[in-house]
Amino acid sequence: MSKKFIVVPCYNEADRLNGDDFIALSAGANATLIFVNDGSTDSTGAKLSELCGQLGERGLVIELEKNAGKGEAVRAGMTVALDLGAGWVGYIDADMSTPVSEIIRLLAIGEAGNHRAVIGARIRLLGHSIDRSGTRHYLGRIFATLAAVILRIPIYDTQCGAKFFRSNTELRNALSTQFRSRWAFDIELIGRLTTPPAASTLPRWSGIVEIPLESWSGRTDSKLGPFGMIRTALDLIQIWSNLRRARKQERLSR
Ligand SMILES: Nc1nc2c(ncn2[C@@H]2O[C@H](COP(=O)(O)OP(=O)(O)O)[C@@H](O)[C@H]2O)c(=O)[nH]1
Ligand SMILES: [Mg+2]
Repeated sequence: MSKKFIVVPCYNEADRLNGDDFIALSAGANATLIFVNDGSTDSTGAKLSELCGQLGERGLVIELEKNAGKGEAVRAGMTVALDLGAGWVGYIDADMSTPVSEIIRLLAIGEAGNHRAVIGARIRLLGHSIDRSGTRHYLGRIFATLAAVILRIPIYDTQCGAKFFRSNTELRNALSTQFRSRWAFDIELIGRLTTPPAASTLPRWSGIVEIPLESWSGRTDSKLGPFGMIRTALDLIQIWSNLRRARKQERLSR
């Protein structure tokens, strides 16, 4: 079985971190948790040290001195996982909006299939429990739809915080340079993974699957305020322009 790593970006999460959930996750998914403490100014660091004491070999903390944003924290954690020989690596939110059982299910789907990435999708369906405020849902839908247009792939939910990737050279390359956006980095990462080398004949998104989550809850406080939302929307324009440039270069190399 391949080694699995789950990265948890943490910025001032002392009040939201639930140690029992992470212990259950590590055991249930048979995975090592990499917490990235992103320059927190509360007692997140102490809480993470205590939690990693309980997790033993299954928990480690990366301390970033200065707050770098979720994207860079995730990139730092995933890079360490690849260096440690990950077979699968992904990330989740510290507030466990995606519940433990669903994270375990996503990883199991990844391992069992021939996929290169497994992404959680928050789709409101009867019988599923996707608990998000109306405003966040509709703003999120506009954003995710624009993201799909920019990426030119039929993806439904670019912004769900639970994503897992098979480790390979392509993933390492995709993580080798900084993300531009603190919050829309998921789009940058998917963009990098779906801009294929000139020789590829497969659809750009082949091997990347979205799995509708049966339950998800985003009712706890969010660190993304109105200012962050505007900034993230502006990031989208920059990401679009970068992607167009990358695709043009790719076409020229054919
Ligand atoms: N590393 C890092 N993580 C952050 C930062 N801001 C938020 N996060 C993390 O991103 C995840 C989602 O944050 P949250 O506030 O729940 O935003 P949501 O996307 O609205 O649910 C959590 O794990 C946060 O700790 C940041 O500045 N740096
Ligand atoms: Mg949240």
